[in-house]
Amino acid sequence: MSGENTLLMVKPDAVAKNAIGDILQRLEVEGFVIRQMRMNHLTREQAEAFYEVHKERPFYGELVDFMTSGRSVQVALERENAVAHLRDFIGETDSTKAAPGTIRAEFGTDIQCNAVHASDSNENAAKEIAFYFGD
Ligand code: FUP
Repeated sequence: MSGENTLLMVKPDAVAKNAIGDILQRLEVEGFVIRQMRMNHLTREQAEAFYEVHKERPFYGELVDFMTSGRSVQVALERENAVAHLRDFIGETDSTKAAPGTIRAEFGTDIQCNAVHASDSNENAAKEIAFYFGD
């Protein structure tokens, strides 16, 4: 198996909806291979560090509250063109604007409760995989 790696998170809203299996199945059918996986209830410190790039944004506090509101699942995925393909597959940040059939359109609610996170570049994918799984 060869290809790019990327990091997906199933966020607390989708975990609470019992949608983990459904989301992972769609990813596997789409050709993503699950390389590593764990379930966590993120600490405030972890969520703040993961989203540090947004710390000056007005939504940062609420984003950290949401991401620490319940369990989430971290998944390292491999596929050809994994980063770009996964971003397309999950859809736009705001679930109300995400294209029909995308993960966020199907499982998300709005811009905050948007079901999943996916790395936005190869550099961030490497950082985010190392953040949860080590190098
Ligand atoms: P994305 O890369 O699609 O996850 O989106 P961003 O990196 O722009 O935003 C990261 C997270 O911040 C989003 F998943 C949800 C949250 N967010 C808000 O809660 N409100 C906003 O106005 C923008 C983003």
